[in-house]
Amino acid sequence: MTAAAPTLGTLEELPADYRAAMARRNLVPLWPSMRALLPQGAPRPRTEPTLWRYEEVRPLLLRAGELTPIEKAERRVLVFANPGHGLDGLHTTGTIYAGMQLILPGETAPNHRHTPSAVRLVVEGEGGFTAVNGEYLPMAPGDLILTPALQWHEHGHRGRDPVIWLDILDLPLLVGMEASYAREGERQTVRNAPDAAATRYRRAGLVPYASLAASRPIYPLLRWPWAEIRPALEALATDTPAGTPVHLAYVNPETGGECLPTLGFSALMLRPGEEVAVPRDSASALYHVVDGEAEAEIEETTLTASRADVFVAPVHARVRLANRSARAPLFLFRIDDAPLQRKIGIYECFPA
Ligand code: 1HN
Repeated sequence: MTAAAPTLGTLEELPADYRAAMARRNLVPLWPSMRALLPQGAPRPRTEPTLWRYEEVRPLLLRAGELTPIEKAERRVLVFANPGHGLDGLHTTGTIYAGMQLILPGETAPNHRHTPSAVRLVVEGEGGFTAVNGEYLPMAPGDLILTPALQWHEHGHRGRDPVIWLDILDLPLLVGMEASYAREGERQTVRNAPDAAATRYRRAGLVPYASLAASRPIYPLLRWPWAEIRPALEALATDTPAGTPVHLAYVNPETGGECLPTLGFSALMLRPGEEVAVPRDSASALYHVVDGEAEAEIEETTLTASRADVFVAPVHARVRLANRSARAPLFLFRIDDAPLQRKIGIYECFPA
């Protein structure tokens, strides 16, 4: 089925007057760009396997807390800019934007909504919260919190120490679509009641009876507490052969499908000393160390990562993960763009 691709004509081969005549009419020949647009056999991602070490990010983020008041930042974030895209590109992978956000006691990051979808993975500190459409979502380290497209969201801090979380958005996609914009809103009236993770979707396998008959909410659950994810991974580990990834997907409890249309979230556990090959697929992915000591091999690059560090793998990359500790488990949070790739019919999983 696969044949060699012939070499195509170049721009330089064409007469100057012809090129000028085309340019005057906003026309460009396709064939000189054809191979760059459609590389043969596999994509050529600009995304480089890159590591951001929390030990280096944290002091710079805390300094932003001294240098820039929240009123002058709205969101006090340092962006994980992948060097392959240029630092101004604000791309972490081709589709994923990530950064770390600091909120100090008493501060409010004002209410707004926008077309990109976002999630937070809490890294440090107690007392932070996000409000989404009036629902109060407490933030403890390791918790995943969704703020899907066009949902009102604001952040606050009722505790005493700095709160830091990882923000992940599908922003590069929305920018590429020329569809990225935000609206500012009045401060939310936040309900003083537990969120759906504590009430309507308390446990996997149970949904409010009424949702069987009624139209199901699009984003029924907005918070996944780490206090429940970690024991779920430990339980799955008891039923997973060594060398096979212990891997749980975060899903919409009403549909069993992905939580967001574009990005997918999952949690991995590697037992002490364990090494696994992540099944190679066409998605790009970001990994965050929730706890433990990791070694990652991404194509030709080997990285070592500790608690709260972040690293990324481009589309189609071979990824091997190892737990560097002989005693403690390793927990990783993964974000990928597989949901979007599936929807547009380009998701591929490759044989080992
Ligand atoms: C945003 O709205 C937040 O709501 C964080 O906390 C990071 C990065 C780009 C665009 C919007 C937030 C963001 C963002």
